[in-house]
Amino acid sequence: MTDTALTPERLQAAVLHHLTYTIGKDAPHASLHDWRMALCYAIRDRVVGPWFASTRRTWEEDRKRVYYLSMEYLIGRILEDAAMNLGLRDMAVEVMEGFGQDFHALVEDEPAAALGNGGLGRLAACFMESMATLGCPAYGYGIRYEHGLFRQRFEAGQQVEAPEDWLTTTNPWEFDRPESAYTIGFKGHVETVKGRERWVPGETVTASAHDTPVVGWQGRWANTLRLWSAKPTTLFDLERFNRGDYAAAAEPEALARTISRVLYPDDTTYAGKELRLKQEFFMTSAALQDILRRYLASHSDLSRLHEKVAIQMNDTHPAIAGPELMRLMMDDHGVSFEEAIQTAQKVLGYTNHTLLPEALERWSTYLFGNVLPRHMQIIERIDDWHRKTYANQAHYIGIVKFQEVHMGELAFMMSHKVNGVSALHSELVKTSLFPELAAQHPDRIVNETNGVTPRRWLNMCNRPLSGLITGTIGEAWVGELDRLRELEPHIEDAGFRAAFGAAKRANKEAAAAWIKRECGVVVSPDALFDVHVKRIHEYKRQLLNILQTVAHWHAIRENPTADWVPRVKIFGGKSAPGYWVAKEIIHLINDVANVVNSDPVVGDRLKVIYPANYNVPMAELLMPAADLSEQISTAGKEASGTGNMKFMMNGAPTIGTLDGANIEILEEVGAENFFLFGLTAEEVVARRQNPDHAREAILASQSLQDVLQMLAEGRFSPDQRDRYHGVVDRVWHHDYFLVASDFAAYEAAQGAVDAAYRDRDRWQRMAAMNTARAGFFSSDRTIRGYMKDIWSTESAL
Ligand code: 26Q
Repeated sequence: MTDTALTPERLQAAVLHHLTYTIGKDAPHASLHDWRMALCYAIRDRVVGPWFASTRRTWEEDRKRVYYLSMEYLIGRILEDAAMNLGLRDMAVEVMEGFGQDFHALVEDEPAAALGNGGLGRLAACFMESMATLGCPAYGYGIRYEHGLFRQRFEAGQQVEAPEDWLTTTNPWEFDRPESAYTIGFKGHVETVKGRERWVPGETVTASAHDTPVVGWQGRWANTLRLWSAKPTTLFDLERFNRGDYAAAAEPEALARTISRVLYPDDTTYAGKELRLKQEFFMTSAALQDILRRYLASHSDLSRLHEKVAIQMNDTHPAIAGPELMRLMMDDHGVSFEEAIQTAQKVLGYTNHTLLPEALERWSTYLFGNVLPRHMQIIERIDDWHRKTYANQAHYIGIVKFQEVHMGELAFMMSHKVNGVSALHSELVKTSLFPELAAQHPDRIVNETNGVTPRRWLNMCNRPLSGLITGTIGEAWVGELDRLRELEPHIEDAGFRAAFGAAKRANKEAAAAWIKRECGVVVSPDALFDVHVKRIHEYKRQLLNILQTVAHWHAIRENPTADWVPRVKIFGGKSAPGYWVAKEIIHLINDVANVVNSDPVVGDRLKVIYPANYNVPMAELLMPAADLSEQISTAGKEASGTGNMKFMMNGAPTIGTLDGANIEILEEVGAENFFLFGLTAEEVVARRQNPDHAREAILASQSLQDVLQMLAEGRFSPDQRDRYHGVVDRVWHHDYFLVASDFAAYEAAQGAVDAAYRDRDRWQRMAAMNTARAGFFSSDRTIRGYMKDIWSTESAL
């Protein structure tokens, strides 16, 4: 039974039981996969107790529930995380050893759920874990994509995408809930019956639920991640089948399932595809129907919905929630427009994650009105209402502009709170994204600086360091990350610093061994590991890094006998499949790596490593091994960043610009423990006013001129000398992200890094200070902020 204390004997029996009766295998013939599944089921059993208890408490106490709506959850592997939160990891290691199974190998056998692109999806996963840890009654809603984010390979240095298939083997963490199913409509027309509007969809699919329990630290609370998969509403066409028309008979089924087939792999440019709109409505409508069903099971008065329900929209992707909630209230429950809009606003919150204009969702009214005709009507009415309520505007503020539906404006108008994800970003949301709306609603925009869960991103992924921390200050820091400050007095202790250095060293050795296996390149753990991992995007400026890398290589060749600090430049990241400029940068990094890594003059003093398929498990390996965190976006462009926080926690100082949460990292850790460089957000805007900004910057830096010259001559592409003419031309003439203007400052900052690293004692202090001051960046702090400022809800613990 789950409520008796677990002993190694009981866990052993549970694993054996599942191996036999769930997997149907005899121990002598069981594969690694069989053992892994048996262990997952045994661990999952232990989650069920807290899960039921939490659900029961929430019902009994009629608590307010938080509903997080997100098109992405970048969860990663679950086994070790769940085992650790339940306090069972060490026991599992021991028990599996008894079966002759290596725990680490079992962990690695699990496919990492990659139902997200990057930051936004990973944030949703961290939030789910923190809400469980804090005892905040919550559900996450999303899509159970059959194929998550594509796998990346390199062929001749270029990105090639392959489908991801995390569901080819059974997912042991989910419970299918076929009884929780809703009909989702598309297209069709609107009828008026007895003065009430009624949508008659032309197509329908069924959304069917799959629940994954999410258990918090120490198993005190567990919430549900409910992912929807699409199924045909009607069974396949038997008549056609009997006629022998097998393909046609299966067609409706295939079409319906298309909706939850694959995650859109683009995280920056909005494409305006019908399937994407259908996915968004599919997830949102299923969630709202489920939320109202649960509410109406114990309440009847929809006007008090906000007392028991808070719905958070993760960017505008679920922004159709506003009109859909109103439609359900008005058309199905007879609520008036005025009451419906007021209730919806009190319930909904909107988090903005980007200012990039190309990423803001806008749908053509033609497409939108075709797929969601009733919602189009409601949106037009919201627009009218808003215009009347906030009259006398200098110019038109609305949702529908130039035949397009603007989802940002819609989400803003339908929410009681709108938040940015770092202090700078929230300020820019106010002043540059929604200036008019912000003036009309001065209290609506708030800031909730992002955070990451320290359970996964320090305690789990960095055993050497977390062991040292726990040995030094006890284990309470895992649940109260601010307590990392208690490390500070120990930093004065040379013994502690040596132990801190030894932990980093162990992680670097592990990473070096992995790099050897993965890339066939030998790197020295004595070198400075300089890590730049994130999606590839022009604004994130991987180009700036690789250009400086070329400059550094060139400098070593010019003066090979000088006392260089050995460096390993590590890159990781995927490009959206259609983002050609990003793909060119990937190609360039791989081409530079080829030349540098085979240069006998340079040897161990510089290596360039770019392992393919950066994902959550790779981050868990590389972040603990990093000496230096690259956070070098053009100021004003990175909403927050969260990788920056993970590096900091794991004792890697940042080289970075004043952008996103870098600014808050700098404030926490102090300028002496951060390598700051580059133009500020304001200077960036001013700099672009000068049409000669790039040319002037290039002419002022001999080093940058040399680098661009080498690229132009084909030094890194001897098989195709003109390959990087486009890159060089863009730096000279179309340098929107100011690579040239920040180059000299970046190069100087890298020089300062070398100088600091030479002084090992100084570096050790900096690294340890980064960990000690990382407390603010726990997603527990972020979630407490949302609970207080946006959701008006309290912990059940
Ligand atoms: C939109 C329409 C159609 C298809 C795809 C999309 C789409 C999908 C994903 C648009 C954007 C995204 C993801 C954005 C994202 O990850 N933003 C990042 O969010 C992090 C968490 O707040 C921040 O730390 C990062 O700064 C921000 O870039």
